[in-house]
Amino acid sequence: MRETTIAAIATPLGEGGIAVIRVSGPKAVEICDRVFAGKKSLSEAATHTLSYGHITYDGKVLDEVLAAVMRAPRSFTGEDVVEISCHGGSFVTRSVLSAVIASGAVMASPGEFTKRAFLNGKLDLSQAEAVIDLIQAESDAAVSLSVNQLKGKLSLPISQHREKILHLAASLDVMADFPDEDVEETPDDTVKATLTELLSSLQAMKNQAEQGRLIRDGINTVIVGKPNVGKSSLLNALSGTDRALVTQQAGTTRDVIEERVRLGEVCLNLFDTAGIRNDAETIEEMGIRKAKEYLEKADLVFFVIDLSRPFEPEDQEILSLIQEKKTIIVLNKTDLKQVAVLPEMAKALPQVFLSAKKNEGIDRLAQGVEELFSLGQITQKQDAAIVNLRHKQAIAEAELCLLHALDTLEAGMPLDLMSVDLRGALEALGTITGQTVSDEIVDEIFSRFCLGK
Ligand SMILES: Nc1nc2c(ncn2[C@@H]2O[C@H](COP(=O)(O)OP(=O)(O)OP(=O)(O)O)[C@@H](O)[C@H]2O)c(=O)[nH]1
Ligand SMILES: [Mg+2]
Repeated sequence: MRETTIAAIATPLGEGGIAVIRVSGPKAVEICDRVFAGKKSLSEAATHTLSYGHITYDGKVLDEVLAAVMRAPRSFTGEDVVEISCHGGSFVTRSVLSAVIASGAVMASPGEFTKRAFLNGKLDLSQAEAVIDLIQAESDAAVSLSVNQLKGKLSLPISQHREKILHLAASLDVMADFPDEDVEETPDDTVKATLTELLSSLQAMKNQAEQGRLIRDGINTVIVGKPNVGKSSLLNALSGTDRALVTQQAGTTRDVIEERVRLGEVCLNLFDTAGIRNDAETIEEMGIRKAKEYLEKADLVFFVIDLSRPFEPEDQEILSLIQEKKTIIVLNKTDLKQVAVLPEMAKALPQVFLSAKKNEGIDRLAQGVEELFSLGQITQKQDAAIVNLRHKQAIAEAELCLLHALDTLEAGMPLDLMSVDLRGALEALGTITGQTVSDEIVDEIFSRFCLGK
């Protein structure tokens, strides 16, 4: 149990219906009682009840409030918690907080409530990270994955894996400790099967990490095409703004323009680029070079083709640039007479017909993106959780250790040599849930939280 009692405003500052001041720690109830005046004192209130009263300080009534008392260990932090709901003006809220601080609480640092919850065993590290993801989620898909993670959908398979490894390590240790005794040996085949099974399920979790990243951070989407095909018009149509300059002149966009938009269930980080052509002047050429650089980092490419113009060698060249990329061919300007004829190679890619200028067919693009990334499948999967980069690295580390163990086995070396590798894998997986993680990493994770969380 931590010694100090911390307090912070848990709701966003500004005007609102109500604001909540959260107080947590061994003296939460006692401190709040110093400023709370109601029919009964808060220390007399039963746990998980609301008490009506006033906050008074220095002989003045500051606000009319409801105070919720939640006693340890049945609270978010696992400590005694009082949540004071007051009127939502920022002046009132601050004065109530000041009164609580003046009565003995200390200001909480960002994420300190959740950190206490972690340290008191109320949630593991991956669940605490889910709390941040949930707060920052910008799409339905991101919300449902964070909620899954908060419910322990990542912690569970990780601890199951750790148990299996622990079991294996224990049986190998027994053999090493009592080489001459008549201990039943774990046969090579069983060890090998266990290792292989563990490896393939870690691989599956790593794949999930990639989709988790796309859902949480957004899909980096680069819009490319010849000049004047309507790339900037598409960015504007998708974002509902006039962010990018649109003119009849070819070569309008010279630098990369970025805009984050929500499309269906996901967010796209859209990059509008300079039209790619061969006879460009110097400045434009720099833009084209940039467009190519962005292409390399893209998760998704919208290759825009102007239906009212023929498919040209430049289109062909762009097509060859994006061969390795997930691509949707955007056939723009459906409102004009259709001239372009796509080569077979382009026909194999998903296509969406639309008019950026008339804002027609944009929803079909959303559908195309969801299909291309099988996003429907992950969000519908009840047990999927967001695997973040930190988790992914830990999984990769564990994988490496297990692969090494498998090598040892296959080389016919003594089984107990694998112990070191198994311990390494255990350690790596433990960092995900927080069992074996260093204080620095814990501090770094919680520092990303907002105040009052
Ligand atoms: N008729 C019609 N015109 C369109 C459509 N989309 C874009 N345009 C027009 O095509 C011209 C070029 O549009 P932009 O969006 O600037 O094209 P761009 O690909 O960004 O061009 P650069 O930046 O020069 O490479 C403008 O005159 C637009 O109004 C469409 O769907 N239908
Ligand atoms: Mg443009």
